[in-house]
This record gives sequence, C-alpha cells and structure tokens, in this order.
Amino acid sequence: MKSVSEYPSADGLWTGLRLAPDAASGVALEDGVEAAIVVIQGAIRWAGARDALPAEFAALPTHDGGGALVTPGLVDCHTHLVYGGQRANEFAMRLAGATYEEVAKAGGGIVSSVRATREADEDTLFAQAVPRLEQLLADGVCAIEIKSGYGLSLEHERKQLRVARRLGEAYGVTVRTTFLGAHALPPEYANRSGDYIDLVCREMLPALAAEGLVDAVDVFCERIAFSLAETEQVFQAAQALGLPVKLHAEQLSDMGGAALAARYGALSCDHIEHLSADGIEAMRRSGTVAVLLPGAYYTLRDTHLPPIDALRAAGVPMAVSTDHNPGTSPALSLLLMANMACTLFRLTVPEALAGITRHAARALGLQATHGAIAEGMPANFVLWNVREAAELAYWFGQQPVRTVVRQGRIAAGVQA
Ligand code: DI6
Ligand code: FE
Repeated sequence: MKSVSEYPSADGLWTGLRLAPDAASGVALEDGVEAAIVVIQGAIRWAGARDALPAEFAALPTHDGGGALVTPGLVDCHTHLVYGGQRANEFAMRLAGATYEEVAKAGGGIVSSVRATREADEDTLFAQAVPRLEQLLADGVCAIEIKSGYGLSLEHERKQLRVARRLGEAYGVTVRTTFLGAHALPPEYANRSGDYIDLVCREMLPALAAEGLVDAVDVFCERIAFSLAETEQVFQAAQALGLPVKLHAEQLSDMGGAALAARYGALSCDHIEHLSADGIEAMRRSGTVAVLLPGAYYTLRDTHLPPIDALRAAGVPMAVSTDHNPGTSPALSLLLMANMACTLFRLTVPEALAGITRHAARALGLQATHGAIAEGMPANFVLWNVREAAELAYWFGQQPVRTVVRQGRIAAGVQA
C-alpha cells in the first residue's frame, strides 16, 4: 500500500475532459465541448469549457485527460466496513435453506461478527479492512461513511471508530464516522435492552464523542433490533451532544422510524423498503435523504421494493450506497450498486449517478465539499474510460476508472 504522501499532487490544468451531465455546479456544457478543470493547492479553482479558460490559468502545468469523461468523486454514504472475520458460511447455510433465526441459533448473524470484532485488535481490524477499502476506492470513491456497531461496548466500539479514522488518514480519503452502538443487543445484555440503551446514551456515546470519534449517530430501528422509543432515546442523547442523526429505517417492516428521524432533522433514512406515505412526507419536510441499499435487498432476496415513485414525486433526494457489511451486503463496488439501483429499483441513470455523488454527499452533511465539481471544493473527481455517463450504470463488473483525483492528489490510475 502506498502512503498518501506518495500520491502526486493534482495541481495544474486538467484538459481533454468531457464533463458528465450534472457533474459540475453551475457549469452546463453541451455534448462534445472540451472541458477543463483548474486545481490549485488541492482545491478546484475553476471548471468550465476549455475555450473559456481565464488567461491567468493558461500557463499552469497541464494534465491531459485524454478525452475521458469526468464526474465528481463518488461518495459511499452507508458502510459497516470495519469488522472482524466474514460470514460466507452463513451464505452457504441460507442457500441450503436455513432461515435467519436458524443461522442466529447456530451462533451466526450479527453476534458472530461482534465476537470476531471483539477478538481482533486494532491493527488486525485495520489490516482486514484495507483490501475492502481499496476495492471501493478503485471504483472512484472519494468519501466514505464507516459505522461502528460490531463492538457493542465502549472499548470495542472505540476500536472500530479509531480504525475508521486511521483508514481515512492512511488513504487520504474523507471518512465520516457514525456511531451505531444501537445495532444489536450484545449477548451480555440479553433481555435487558433498556439497560443497554442506557449504557449507549449515558456512557458510550458521550465518551466516544468527547474523543472526536463520532460524526453522526445511527440506530437499527427494527423488530429484531431496537424499538421506536429506544431509538428516540439515542436521538435525544445525540441531540444533546450536537451530533446529527441518521436511521436504519423500515427495512423489514414499517416501524414509523423515518417520521421520528425526520423530527430530529436526520441527515438520512436508509433502506426504507417499507416506508409509508407519512414517512415520505416527513422526510420531504425535513430535507432528509433517502438512502437506497440494493445490495442488502438483493442478498436478502427481498421482494418488497422501496417506494421509489412516491419518493421521486415528493422530491426527496435519493442516494445509493453499498451498505457494505458481512451479513446482508458483502458488496465492494459502488458502481455495481448504481447498476442494481437502476435494474432492481428502476432509478433512471441520472438518478443513480446523483445517488452516488451529490445526494450521497448530502446524506453525510458533506454537500459543501463533496459530490460536485465546483469552485472552492477540494479536488475530488474521477476520469472514466467511457463514452457516455450511462455506461457507469450500464456495465457491471467493469472497472472503467482512468484516473482518480482524491483530496487534491492523483490517488490512482493514469497520472496524466
Ligand atoms: N441492517 C442490516 O441489514 C444489517 N445491519 C443493519 O443495520 C445486518 C448486519 C449484519 O448482519 O451483520
Ligand atoms: Fe446498514
């Protein structure tokens, strides 16, 4: 692995680009018009038609984009990337007909990842997460959310979040950490979920927030996880600390979680297969992003589609993410998720591309710095070896990246 300081600077004038539709804020170029981007001290200083380049930038060293299509850096806004072990054995059990309950009774499920995560030290967790992160980055990801939730105690949640921060530093990628202490009930709290939620709210969250390890707070609100009332307790604790919230909402049933999250001004509600009309209306009013997770839908062989038409009609922004986790979405390609969002959920291609850039950035509260090519933003953009933007959602299993500019550095691909 190359350390971030070894990535060359992306400063200079990038030419020979074709700007994907909607890629740049305030710049709309007709098809066939050559675009240019000026990067100075790691930030975008100018973007537009090459012909309109201000004279002051004309003498900068150039990077030839070779006619590549350029989009903003991708944003993966919902992952559980840091955990011990993996659960391919459960996949086999489920294929052989075992139900989730049976898998859990055999020692599997979330709790088996909790066990493996607790057993691993920080360096081991880091080393196990590295190849997964590298896969995601190879698809052009420039910002990623990483949740805790497989430690379920102060010590082990801290370990996960510290690894998430270290990954961001090592790869020069923007990492937003989300505390998901209320992901599952740890075995030592069996039948005492009230006590566990108290621990989450009174000890774990305040301590981790004080250590600067928490950018947002999430809860798994579901019949098999935590109730609406418990979710609200966690939201109140987050609010008291000034932290934004998000929610695993209405994945398996309609719990009314989305409406609750909207009342707390949630950044996003995620999964939402069973989202009701009231939930959609509440999200619209609060400007909450709907995060669609086709990888989990696919892995669980779900058939209950999220209410895409109603979300679209209400104008709720839709993001698309991997939900990378060892149980329900061992996905390592955000482009594949864009493809699946189109094929399984019937998103349009422009919706899917906004879903892995602009709207995903908003789901993390990063809309001022990520998800667009705009003057003043850190330079995060991707050059692609494709003719048209639709190809990014069309191919699956292809890796069409030509060059990734991440946080002002050439992080991968052709150095141009
Ligand atoms: N929703 C899910 O589908 C997963 N977690 C969550 O909040 C399952 C995670 C796992 O099985 O490890
Ligand atoms: Fe998740």
